[in-house]
Amino acid sequence: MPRRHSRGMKLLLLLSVGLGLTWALQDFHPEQVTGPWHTLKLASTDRSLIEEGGAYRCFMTDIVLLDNGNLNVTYFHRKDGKCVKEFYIAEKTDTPGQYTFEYQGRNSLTFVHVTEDFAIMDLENQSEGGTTIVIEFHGRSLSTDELGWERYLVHTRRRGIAPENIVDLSLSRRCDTH
Ligand SMILES: *[C@@H]1O[C@H](CO)[C@@H](O)[C@H](O)[C@H]1NC(C)=O
Ligand SMILES: CC(=O)N[C@H]1CO[C@H](CO)[C@@H](O)[C@@H]1O
Repeated sequence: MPRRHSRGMKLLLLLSVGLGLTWALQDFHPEQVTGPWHTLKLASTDRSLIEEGGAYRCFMTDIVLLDNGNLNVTYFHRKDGKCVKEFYIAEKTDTPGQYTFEYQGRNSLTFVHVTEDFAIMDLENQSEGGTTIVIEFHGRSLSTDELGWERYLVHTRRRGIAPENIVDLSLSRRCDTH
């Protein structure tokens, strides 16, 4: 399908998807996502964010469920050539599988698909400049799960992200330890 929507049309499409949240998980339990992870792919409406040096080029390594239901998400990020460990607190919302967190502004985080082997996370940042979307693909191991990869492609397409805007981190210099 050719991607020739006008900016307004695109926004409308994104809005209708965002509001409907037809892709949000119906049956989400936070325990499903706790523990160690490896980030395998990143996709974004703005490719520069997930390229080397980009603000969203992060390697998630662990999720801990806190007593209040929020999630403590640990990730590594390259800063001045060094891999630095950081964390953010994803605050739960009334919708299971949906959280918000502060990082370069306010982000909403939705778990789109979770199995024993992989997790697909949808991050959305809204500002006056428009909506920025980052879609993350995390695996319990370093090898990509076929079913997970298919689901991931479907979701990136659904969010209007072209295949060229998907970065394969499993092939790149990793950054998940100091
Ligand atoms: C979140 O985890 C980090 C370790 O990655 C820890 O330093 C921090 O205190 C934790 N924060 C909360 C609120 O549990
Ligand atoms: C990467 C990105 O688009 N970040 C924006 C997120 O939203 C805040 C406002 O809430 C902007 O200041 C950021 O630039």
